[in-house]
Amino acid sequence: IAGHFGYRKRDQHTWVRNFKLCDGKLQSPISISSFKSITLPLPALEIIGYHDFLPSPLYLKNNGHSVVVNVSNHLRKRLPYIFGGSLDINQEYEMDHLHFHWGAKNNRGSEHMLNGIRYPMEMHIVHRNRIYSNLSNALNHKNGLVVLGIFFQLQEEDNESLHSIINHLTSVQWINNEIKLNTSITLASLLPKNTDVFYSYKGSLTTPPCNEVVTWIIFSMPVSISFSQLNKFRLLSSGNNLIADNYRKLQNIGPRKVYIRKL
Ligand code: 1SD
Ligand code: ZN
Repeated sequence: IAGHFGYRKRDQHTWVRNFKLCDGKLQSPISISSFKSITLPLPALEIIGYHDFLPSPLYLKNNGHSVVVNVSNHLRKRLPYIFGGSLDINQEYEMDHLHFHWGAKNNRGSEHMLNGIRYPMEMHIVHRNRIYSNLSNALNHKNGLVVLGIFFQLQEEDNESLHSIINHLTSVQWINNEIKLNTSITLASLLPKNTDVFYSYKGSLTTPPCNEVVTWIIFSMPVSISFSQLNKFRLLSSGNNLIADNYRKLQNIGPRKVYIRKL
């Protein structure tokens, strides 16, 4: 969607020059604190089709900022979708793609922080409101997108569910490399075991053009990734540099409220 932008501190300051929306009042990511969150008796988040294999073909792409799993553009039925939770009643959001943000070092990488913790990686599953025909239309409406945020936590053993993605990262080492994935993936296998507890707030894309159209749903429970798996993300290249620390600096919450659903 956006042209060139960089993640180094001095680059992030220049985003707003080319992308005015990045200076808005509802920007993401933010630091989330369970203390300051408002508990709501929200219904569960319904995840439909999350246990089915994503329809093939799937594409894995290095876009220079991240690595993205895209679903095919035609045959856009039978894609997983979500509703319920903190989402407006009767609004359904269909999966569009997923991507990752990670650090060069283990003490950073996630975009959101939770109770003072910055995780080494965060995955975003981007969903588009079904009333909008495509992503660019959705970007013009404040109920356009829902992004599920999933934190990763380091552990010794591999997370086997990630193999279908990580085994192919060497094939997309360079910017704009794209391959067709011959493996199948279910979104459910990439979610934490417990999705009952989540945080939700109104924010923006964390990349230019920073549109304030995202209802964020951040799961409290992280999923796991091994050191060697994370290191494979760190070998991806944007051309001159390795891709890492592709997370945006924290944005002001301002008067916004963060809601938490508990059991
Ligand atoms: O960084 C992504 C960007 O690549 C694009 O996927 C956009 C919407 O499609 O979303 C942002 S983010 O806010 O999900 N990080
Ligand atoms: Zn993202």
